[in-house]
Amino acid sequence: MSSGVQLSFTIGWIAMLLGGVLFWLASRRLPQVEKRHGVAAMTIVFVAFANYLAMALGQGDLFFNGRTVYFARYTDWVITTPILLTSLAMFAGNTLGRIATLLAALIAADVYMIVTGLVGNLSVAPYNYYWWVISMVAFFVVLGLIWGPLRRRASEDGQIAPYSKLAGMLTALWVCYPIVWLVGSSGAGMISVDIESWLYLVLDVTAKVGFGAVALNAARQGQSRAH
Ligand code: RET
Repeated sequence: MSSGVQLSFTIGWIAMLLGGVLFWLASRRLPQVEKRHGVAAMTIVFVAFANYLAMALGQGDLFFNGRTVYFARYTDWVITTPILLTSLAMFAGNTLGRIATLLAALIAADVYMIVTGLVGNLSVAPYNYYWWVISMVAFFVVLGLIWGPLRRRASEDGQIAPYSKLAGMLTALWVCYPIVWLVGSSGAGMISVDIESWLYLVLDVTAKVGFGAVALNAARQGQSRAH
């Protein structure tokens, strides 16, 4: 592992740990009915902390089909992205029960997206690109559900202002992942593994700590209600 990649992993686990402390402090100021937002945000960063630590210790990668695959990114994403979607969904319905079917579909498409992305990373060209396309289809299903039915529920039953803000932030960040994947070592290899690691780091910290901070702030302002 190059020293740049190593450093990005070290910064990764430290940033996630700091995010955890930040969310713990912020959660104490949340009204009881909104604590669920704090639980979600903390779970996300502690899962990421463990995966970044594993990568920093050299336990998060394997050598397969002639290249290094950082599988710990996927074990992170497959757990944290469903929780991120659940955080967003908590602004779409007064209770999660009312949007349970939608949320289940959303999480199913999301897990499918991450798992097929991993299969692609384990594949040699041109099969990696086939899996990228399959994963992208699932990604469009995720975006379609967020901006279609879930957004409608947010305007009928939930809190449309924080929902729209978080959905916009989520979309802007999430679309960068398949691009990095495509130009990085899992795809065309147009950027170095160092640059790839730094890009994923910036995305992961923003999509987890940044997103969580915005969500908790919205929850504190009582813009989301749980009954
Ligand atoms: C992959 C594989 C190629 C195609 C697509 C992908 C999408 C990944 C996404 C990841 C999001 C991760 C987040 C992590 C932490 O907070 C798997 C790269 C579509 C959207 C938000």
